[in-house]
Amino acid sequence: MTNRLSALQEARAGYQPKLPAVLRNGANQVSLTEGENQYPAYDQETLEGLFPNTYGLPIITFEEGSSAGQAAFKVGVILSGGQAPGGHNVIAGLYDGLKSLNPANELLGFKGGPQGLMDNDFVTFTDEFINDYRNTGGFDIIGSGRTKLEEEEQFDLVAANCEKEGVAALVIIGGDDSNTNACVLAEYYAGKNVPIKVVGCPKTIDGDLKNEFIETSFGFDTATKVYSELIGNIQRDANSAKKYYHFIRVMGRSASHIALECALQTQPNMCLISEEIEKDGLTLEQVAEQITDVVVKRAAKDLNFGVILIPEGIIEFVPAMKTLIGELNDLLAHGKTAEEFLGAQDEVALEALGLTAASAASFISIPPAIRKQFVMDRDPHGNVQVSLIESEKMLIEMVKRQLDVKKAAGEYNGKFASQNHFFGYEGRCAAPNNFDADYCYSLGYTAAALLGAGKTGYLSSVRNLTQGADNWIAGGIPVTSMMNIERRHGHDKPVIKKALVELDGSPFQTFVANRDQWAAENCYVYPGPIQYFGPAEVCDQTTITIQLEQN
Ligand code: FBP
Repeated sequence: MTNRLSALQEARAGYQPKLPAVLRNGANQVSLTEGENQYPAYDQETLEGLFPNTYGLPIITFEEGSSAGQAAFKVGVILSGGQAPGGHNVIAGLYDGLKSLNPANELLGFKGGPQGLMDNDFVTFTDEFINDYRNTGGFDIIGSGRTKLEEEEQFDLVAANCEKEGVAALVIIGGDDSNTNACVLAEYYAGKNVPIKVVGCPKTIDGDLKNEFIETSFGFDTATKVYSELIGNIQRDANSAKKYYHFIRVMGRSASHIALECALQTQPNMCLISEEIEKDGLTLEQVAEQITDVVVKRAAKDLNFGVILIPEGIIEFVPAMKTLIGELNDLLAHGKTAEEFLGAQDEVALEALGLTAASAASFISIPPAIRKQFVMDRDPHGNVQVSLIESEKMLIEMVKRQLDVKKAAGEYNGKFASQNHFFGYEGRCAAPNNFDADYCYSLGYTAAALLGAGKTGYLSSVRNLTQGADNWIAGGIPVTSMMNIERRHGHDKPVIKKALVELDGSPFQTFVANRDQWAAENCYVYPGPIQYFGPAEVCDQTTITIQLEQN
């Protein structure tokens, strides 16, 4: 059978995403208000020196108005980094917004992420092309990539390609790193009087590109709802069979926002939060002890089952593991081999290979089956790929060991059978729910309005997100205001500050207020699948994270 559209795809193609009221008559029917100048919270002097043209720009808000017609221009767009639900709608919103400014405007989609800009590999969008992708998940419209656009030669190459094609502006749809690079590019072109504007759109399921004005990154809402549905289903299975502990690792390269949101949605028996583990300076053994405690207490009530969420990034937040990974990266980059570490029989042998005593002990504490994941697969920079470390399996092994000890000491008399899961790719390309379909379309449309106003160095911003699209506020935030200086690969670099889970914030505090009860009892919530059609209270719910943050 040839490719066909599912019934939902057919119906969803006709969905008209909601825009903020102010944009509904077109990106040309707005007036632009410049608010207060925005400055970064850290490293102001250094950043001002690095970004003389794009530092301290004002916040922009669009209001109802009208603008004079303007000459047509061409825009290039890329998708950068990991997939996130709604990327196609950002492009559709950008396309429609540009056409509303001037029907002769053109949008070029550069293929495969930043690399496409350097290879000058693009497609020119038409109505027919765009229509096939409206409200669909995935990034397959033009593909994405993780090539970094950060060297001056690359910037010059991109400028040459843009000049050749007559492209006057670029839209970078990406996370914190891609938008950092977008901002550096904007500054470089402004400084050299290259007439190319650069605007970004905040993407990542990880939810860690956010601040006062960027209330959430797109894709986080849909992805966490997909994972929450799956977690709810597993909870129901656990509560039916009453024989398994399910250890579920959920994506989130660094921050634990996804795990926390899923916990608030589903109320599992436990959810580890990396940021808290780091603050408490716990070892992995202590993290396992926390889980063991819950298993033992539940067993005393004859509850030998449960669900435990683990954030993907956990390993790098356990201080001893972070140190170990750093030392391994270094030693492997300087001649030592994975086989040597795997063959070492004890701590003395590991120290002879160059590990410190503390790291040798940490390495030995890792279950042998998992040790390999710490010394194999490096990324192009020689770093361990943390997402490939199966921390859920590692913790299962450690908890088993601890339970055996307790059983032998007569402190535990339950049964422990486990299942492990990793949820990530299951959610990244889901068809955007109403929130992400609307939000993404609005972000793209707003980006068009920013470019129509000749702005550069801005991130498209749609705010007031819990109040319904009618009341959303569209505008732009200068990217330099989100930056700080961080040490990366031995150099000080300006980067957008990653938003980690705030331990004094309302989402985490709400979790803390409930977690003991969730551990001791079964308070499971079963969110069910995303609904695309139906009552607003079922279809248009925002994440609990954003609801709590805004109240
Ligand atoms: P972005 O930050 O680029 O949006 O990617 C997020 C993410 O999905 C992480 O949650 C995950 O750790 C990573 O991408 C996986 O990367 P890859 O797609 O290369 O396997």
